[in-house]
Amino acid sequence: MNLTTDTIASHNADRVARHRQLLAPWTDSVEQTETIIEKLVAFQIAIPSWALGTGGTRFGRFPGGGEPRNLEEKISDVGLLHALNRASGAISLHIPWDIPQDPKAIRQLADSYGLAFDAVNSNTFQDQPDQQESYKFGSLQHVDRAVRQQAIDHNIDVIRHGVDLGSKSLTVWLSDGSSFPGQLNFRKAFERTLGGLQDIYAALPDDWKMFVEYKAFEPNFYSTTVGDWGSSYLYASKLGPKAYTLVDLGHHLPNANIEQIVAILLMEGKLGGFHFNDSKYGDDDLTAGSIKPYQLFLIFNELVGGMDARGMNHATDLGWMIDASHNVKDPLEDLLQSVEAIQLAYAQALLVDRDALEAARDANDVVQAQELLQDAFRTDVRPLAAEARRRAGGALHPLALYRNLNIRDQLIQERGAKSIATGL
Ligand code: PSV
Ligand code: MN
Repeated sequence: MNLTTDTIASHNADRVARHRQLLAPWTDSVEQTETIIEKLVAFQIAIPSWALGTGGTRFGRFPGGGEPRNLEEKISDVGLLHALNRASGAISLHIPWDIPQDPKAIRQLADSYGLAFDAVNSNTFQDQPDQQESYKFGSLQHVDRAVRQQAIDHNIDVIRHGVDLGSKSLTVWLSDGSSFPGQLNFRKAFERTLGGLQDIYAALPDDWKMFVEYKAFEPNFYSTTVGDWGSSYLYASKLGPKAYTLVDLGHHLPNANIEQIVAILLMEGKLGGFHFNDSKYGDDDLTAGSIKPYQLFLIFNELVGGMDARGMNHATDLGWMIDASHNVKDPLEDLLQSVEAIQLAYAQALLVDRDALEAARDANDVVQAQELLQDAFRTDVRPLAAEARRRAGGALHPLALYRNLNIRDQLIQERGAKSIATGL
């Protein structure tokens, strides 16, 4: 489904007077306004191909209808999001859920929506019907060489798909681990996994990155072989300069200080990318910023500070992606909410007076340091995000326009009420 520029223009025309009123105090008196808007325009957040359908839990799934039936329709959905917010300019594919049959045509289609291909993701956590060996007891950690080789070959195949599409990175998330004490020799599992990752790393094109994603638990409940940032960092360090740690916000034990993890990984040049979501209990995969918005801001505060310290480009030097699941919401609405929450946390972090913060820290002025952060966090930066969208050709209020156009109903008519997208 295509959105015309006229539709967006008429939506914006209805809202622009109010928008100008809200923006005026910024343009009149906040020095960084223009810089922040420009940075927001450049900042793109990739949408995973598996988050366009309704998510499920082990207790069930309640699809809302109109889900994309194939890769072409998934690209069309991301194209729609991008037309609305101009901040979702990339799609990340999961193989084998979304194997591009005709890569050239798929590339052209994505291009027609202004979309690039972000990281490609491998899947050795599920058995596929046509596969020889089972991943029941792991993939790269497996005691049987044939299973390990199958997982290595799959990852190399995923790289090939990514090359055809113009991707520049591979994300490896392994569900490998054990569910009971005694099941696994931790040291041997680590070494076998490292060996497999090394074979995959050797197949990476020169200009590619490899992201090693960690996760504390699930589906294994006693140990996970890439279970925390420390082990991911260890694998990435041993692999070499093209390997990095990927932080998925839902993959920590409760109350972990993720902003500190981010600061240290960035300092070491080993932070590669992000999967945004939010959670209350575990890997809940909820809308970014819906439960702990202050944490999201604090993470962005470290990201901005750490990237600036290394002279990195905020928009392009790390991989930014959403990894969420939508059990009770329209996936497209949820993704619009997540993208905006990420933009707001980023804009607030750009507002932090870093010189004053350092001065407060050096003076052990705890109150002032805290005030500086809270002051930025409590600032309503929504007019800046709206202005960035308007300038880039998007809608002032993407969600309102999506609803006014009854887009979900149109998708249901086109695709049916029972269409099911591939994913979890
Ligand atoms: C695992 O929980 C994960 O976060 C990985 O990124 C997977 O690729 C994705 O979710 C699968 O939904
Ligand atoms: Mn993830």
